[in-house]
Amino acid sequence: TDLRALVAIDLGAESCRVSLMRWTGLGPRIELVHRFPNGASETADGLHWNLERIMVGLDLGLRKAAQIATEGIRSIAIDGWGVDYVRLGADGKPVAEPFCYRDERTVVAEHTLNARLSPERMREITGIGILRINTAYQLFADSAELRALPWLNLPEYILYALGGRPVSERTLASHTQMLSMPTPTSHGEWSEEIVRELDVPASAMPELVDPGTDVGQLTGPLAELPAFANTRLIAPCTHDTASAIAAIPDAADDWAYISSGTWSLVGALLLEPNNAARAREENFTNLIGADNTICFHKNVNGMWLLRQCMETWAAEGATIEIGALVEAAAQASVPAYVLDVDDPDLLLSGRMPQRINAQLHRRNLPELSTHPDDAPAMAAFLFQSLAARYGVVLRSVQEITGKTFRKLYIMGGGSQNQLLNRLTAEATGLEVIRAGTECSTLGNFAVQLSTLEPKAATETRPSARWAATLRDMGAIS
Ligand code: LFR
Repeated sequence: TDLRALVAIDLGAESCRVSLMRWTGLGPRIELVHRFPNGASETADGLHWNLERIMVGLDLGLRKAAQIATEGIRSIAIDGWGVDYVRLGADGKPVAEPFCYRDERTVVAEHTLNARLSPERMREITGIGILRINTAYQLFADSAELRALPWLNLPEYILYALGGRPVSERTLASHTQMLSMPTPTSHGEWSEEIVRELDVPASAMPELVDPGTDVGQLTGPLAELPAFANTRLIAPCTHDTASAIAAIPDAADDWAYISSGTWSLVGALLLEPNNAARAREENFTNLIGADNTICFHKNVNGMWLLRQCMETWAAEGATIEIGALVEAAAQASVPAYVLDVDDPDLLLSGRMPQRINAQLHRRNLPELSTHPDDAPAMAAFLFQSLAARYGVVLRSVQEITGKTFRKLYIMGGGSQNQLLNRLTAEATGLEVIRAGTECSTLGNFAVQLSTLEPKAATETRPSARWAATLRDMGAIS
C-alpha cells in the first residue's frame, strides 16, 4: 500500500484552502496547511479574479504541504466555485485575468444568446438551471477573437498549469450550460447545437472527463521538491458543490442538503435528472455529481448578502466580527415580512444595505436602518429571509421529486451560523444536521481515494463511503 499523503485544494470566492491528508499511526488525518483570502475586484474593464495572487497562494500552500509530508505526496486534486474560466493563448498561458461571474457584461450576452437559441431549448438539452452566470453566457460575451481560443474552468486550469492535460471534468462542465443531460447510456457530451450557436469552434472545447480522472504528473519547479516526486494530478469533482455533496455519508433517501457559503445550494441528490415541467418552470438545476448522481438544486442567495453588507459597513469605518454579529442578531427583533433574497439586483456587488432597502421600497414595505449600529437587526432580517426561502425551495423539491425529507444536511462555512440553522429548522420542519465546514475538501479527498483505492464495485456511492470512512476514523478534528 501507498502511504504517501494526499493534497486537496478548494478554491472559494472568499478564501482558498490547501489541505493535507496523511496516514498516521492513529489513522488518516486531515489538516489545513494554508488558507488565503480571495475576492473579485473591479477594474477598468470589469470585475475580475486575481489569478496571479491565487497561483502564488497555492504555490505557498503546496510548499508548506511538501515540508510537512516528508513521506511524500501521492496526488493533488483541485475543486472550486463554478462557471469561471480562463482563455489560453498559443503559449498555453492565460490571455487575460478571468472575469468573475458577477460581472455585468453577461446582461447583454444573455439577451443575444437567448434570442439565437431559446432558454427552453438550452434547458431541454442540458437539464440545468438557466442562469446568467453560466459559462456559456460568459464565453459568448467574449470578443470573436477570444472565442476562438481554448478555455478551461479555473480548477482545471490550475491542474493544467501544474502539469496536467487540459480537460473539463463533468461536474463543472455540467454548470457551463453546454453539456447534454446525462442519460442511462451517456455521461453527457458537449452539445454541438449550443457550441455552434455560441460561435465557439469545436477545437476550443476541452476534452471531457469523469470525476476522479488522473490527468497527469506534477511538473515544473514544485516537482523538484522531494515530496513531489511522482505526484499525480487528479480531477476530483472539480465543482466545489458536487465535492461537498459527495462528502455526505448517508445511504438513505430521506435527506436534503444546503451547501451554505457565498451561495446557498438547496436541494437533494438524485440518481437521474429530473427535467419535468415544474423543474423547468422553477429553474431547478440537474448538475452532475460524484458517482453518477445528480445534484438537483436551486441557487439561492447566501452569505453573500451579509458579507456585502459588512463590506459596506467596513467602508463606513465599522469593522464588525461575524460571530459577534450572529450572536447579537439572535436578540434583534425582525419585521413580519421577508426580503426576496433572489432579486437579481442582490446578486450584484456593492451598496448592499441600500440595495436591500431599494427592494423594500419598491414593494412598499418599511425600510431597515442601514447604519452599522443596527447591523444585528439587518443580519436577523437576512437570516430570516434566507431560512424562509430555503423552506419554500425544499417544499418544491419534495413535490417535484416525490421524495419525503426528514433530515437536512447543512455544509460549508454557513453551517456554523447557529441562528440561521435554528431558523432553517423552523422554516423547513426538518432535522438539521451540521455536516461540517470543510465538506468540499472532504469530498475532494474522498473522490481521490475512490480513484486511488477503489472499493467494491457494488457500492452505489463509493466516494460517500470513503467520506464516511474518513469521518469514522476521526480524520477531521
Ligand atoms: C458555490 C458555487 C455554486 C455555483 C456558484 C457560482 O461555490 O460553485 O455551485 O453555482 O458557486 O460559481
